[in-house]
Amino acid sequence: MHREEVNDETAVPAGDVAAGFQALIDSDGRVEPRDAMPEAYRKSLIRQIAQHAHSEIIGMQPEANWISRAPSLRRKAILMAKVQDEAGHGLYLYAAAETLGADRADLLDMLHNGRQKYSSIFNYPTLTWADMGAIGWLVDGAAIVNQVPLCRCSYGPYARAMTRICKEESFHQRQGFEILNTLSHGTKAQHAMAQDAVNRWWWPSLMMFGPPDDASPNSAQSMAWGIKRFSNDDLRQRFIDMTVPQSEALGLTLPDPELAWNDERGHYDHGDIDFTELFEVILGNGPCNKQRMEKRRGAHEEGAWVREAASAYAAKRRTRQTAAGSAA
Ligand code: BYC
Repeated sequence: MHREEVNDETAVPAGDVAAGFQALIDSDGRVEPRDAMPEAYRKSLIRQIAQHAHSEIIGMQPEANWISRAPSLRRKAILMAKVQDEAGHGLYLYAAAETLGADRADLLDMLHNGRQKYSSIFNYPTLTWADMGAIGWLVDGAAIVNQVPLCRCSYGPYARAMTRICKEESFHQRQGFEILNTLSHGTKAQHAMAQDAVNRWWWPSLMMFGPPDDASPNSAQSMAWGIKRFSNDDLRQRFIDMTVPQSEALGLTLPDPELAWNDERGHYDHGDIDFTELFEVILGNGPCNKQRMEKRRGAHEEGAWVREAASAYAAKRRTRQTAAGSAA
């Protein structure tokens, strides 16, 4: 659906738009595509949903890297299913952005020319099989903590897409935990491999939640609009609190000597997070940014014939349906 179509249906005075929208937000209602909404709300949602969609499809790369090297047929089948799920998540999210009048081809152009971001986490290399476990356990675990509140996001199509995505993420997290649990209780070398993967993925996983609250330009407005329900730091803390006991169950150590339960706060204290690393990765200077973008642009170019064929098929169907309609 294109933006003009939405606006044609909802051409109401600006003051009425603001009042109607605010009443909906105040009553914790859902904003639907045909509802009038402030332009800034629409733009901010497209920004976040597009970045999220891009993250899902770029997120396929580090794991796809291990499909051909999975240690058994069972592991291979599970990993393939997971990587396909990520593609599906990308599709639900691009479709949600389209309900706001965004054009999918434009969004992909903006990803390819660096005008829109994707998650920092996918710019780190996957060096061993244990990284498949660490990604599932930590990265998908962080994704769940961040995304479950988005199921209550004020924009209906995004909230509904998130409900389905979260169900799948929970399977992903369990499969990662199971990989690490097997390695951790395997041979000495397997345990060491699992520990090394956790050492490398822990801090980048904490950075997935975004900059600290006092350096997060979008949070306040986004929370006032009911897009985000919790701040970056609150969700990060929730993830740490959930993950420490899981690491104990796994028999693996999180690489932060300052992690300690604080009775007074009712949370784990933790060491300082190096946010300069996050900002560098976002700027394009992470270990794999260049490689990920090259691969993505290449995949897009190689897929041009599929998009052309699908468009030609859709046009043919429309012509046939119109012809059948006029004959009836
Ligand atoms: N990496 O004001 P802030 C997944 C940007 S998919 C890169 O706090 P906001 C998964 C941010 O966009 C993972 N950029 O922003 C997939 C903003 O820049 P712009 C992705 C980041 O939006 C496959 C600027 O920094 N998840 O989990 O209020 C397999 C200032 O930040 C990052 C989502 O997209 C980052 N880590 O909060 C497995 C979830 N952090 O846009 C797993 C939905 C911040 O102003 N998104 N930036 O140019 C969100 O929840 C929020 O957008 C964020 C950021 C918490 C990510």
